[in-house]
Amino acid sequence: MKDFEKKFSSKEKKEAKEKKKLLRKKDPEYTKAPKEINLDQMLFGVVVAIHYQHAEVQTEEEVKSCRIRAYLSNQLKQEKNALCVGDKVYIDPLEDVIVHVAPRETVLARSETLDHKKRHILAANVDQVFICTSLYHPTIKTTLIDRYLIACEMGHLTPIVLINKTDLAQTKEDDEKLKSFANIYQNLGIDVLCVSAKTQEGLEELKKKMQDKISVFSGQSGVGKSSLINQVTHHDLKTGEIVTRTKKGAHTTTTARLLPLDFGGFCVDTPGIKSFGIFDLESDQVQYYFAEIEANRNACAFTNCMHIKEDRCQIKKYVLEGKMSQERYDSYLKLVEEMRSKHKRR
Ligand SMILES: Nc1nc2c(ncn2[C@@H]2O[C@H](COP(=O)(O)OP(=O)(O)OP(=O)(O)O)[C@@H](O)[C@H]2O)c(=O)[nH]1
Ligand SMILES: [Mg+2]
Ligand SMILES: [Zn+2]
Repeated sequence: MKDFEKKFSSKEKKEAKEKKKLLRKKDPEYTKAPKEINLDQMLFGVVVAIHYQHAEVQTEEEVKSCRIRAYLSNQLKQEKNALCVGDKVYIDPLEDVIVHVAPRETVLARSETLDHKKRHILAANVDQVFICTSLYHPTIKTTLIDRYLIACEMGHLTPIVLINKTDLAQTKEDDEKLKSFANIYQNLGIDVLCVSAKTQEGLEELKKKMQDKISVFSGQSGVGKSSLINQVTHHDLKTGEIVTRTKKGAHTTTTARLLPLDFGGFCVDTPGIKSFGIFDLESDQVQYYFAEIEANRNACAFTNCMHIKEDRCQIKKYVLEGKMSQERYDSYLKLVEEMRSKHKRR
């Protein structure tokens, strides 16, 4: 492996390699390089950004503007996008065309729309996801965080919950709200960072977490993804005011972009998401992705308990006793309901 290629291989690579086998099963098309292509004669690069008809690819020497071979985009019917930021690709140097996409080690994916028909891959081959939220404007939502956690587990990524705009905590109640949100996830063993791009609170810690890693910043529009990246790096990304009427973001970032960090590593700024559906998940599988339920899988009276209406359900008891947070349980119920209704809509 050449030095430049190694830069995009993290410490976690070994672990990811094993898990990759699983991904390969799901993406058999990706592993098949057409026989006539000799990859040794191709140029290695990493996708930095994708536009309507071309992709920007960082090679050892420069950023190239490349087209993508038609057979790559036609192959994957279930995919919204054949290529995404972070993809490791091989380019035919004579034509500047991407001819092969290397198997992905990790993916952050969601379903394109709530009808779950297509998978939209937001980024590939990254190490960790900053699940970006803000205390207010827009208000933090556990349901969304919980969906990201599932997507991280499915895509073999480390999640970190990032709560921005702590400067908006002005009352004691606000402080308590912030603490209780952080607690929900810390109790699950997930790192939580409370930060403010405005006052710089927590940014040193954020920088440390980003160092030498490839991170993706994802979340709703307006939570401050681009503002945070601007604060911790030398980049000058466009940021946008919150829409006064809706208290939501204005969808300022329109294209995901992989950015180098001068303190080591890379990060991906992404456009704000409107909804986050989980691709390829059935209603009775949702519980496997909720650690509090999974850890007590044999505790209920019925082995196929859905923990909703059943008698002698231990999980419902745990919620009443405060052993599982009400917010997480509500989020579980919502997701089960959504996965059930996707079948009705088909
Ligand atoms: N009060 C406060 N405002 C912030 C903070 N961080 C960002 N903002 C403001 O929030 C608004 C949205 O910030 P962006 O960085 O554009 O948000 P984004 O998540 O990149 O949004 P999209 O690109 O639309 O997905 C801007 O007006 C920022 O100035 C913060 O820590 N505190
Ligand atoms: Mg942005
Ligand atoms: Zn139960």
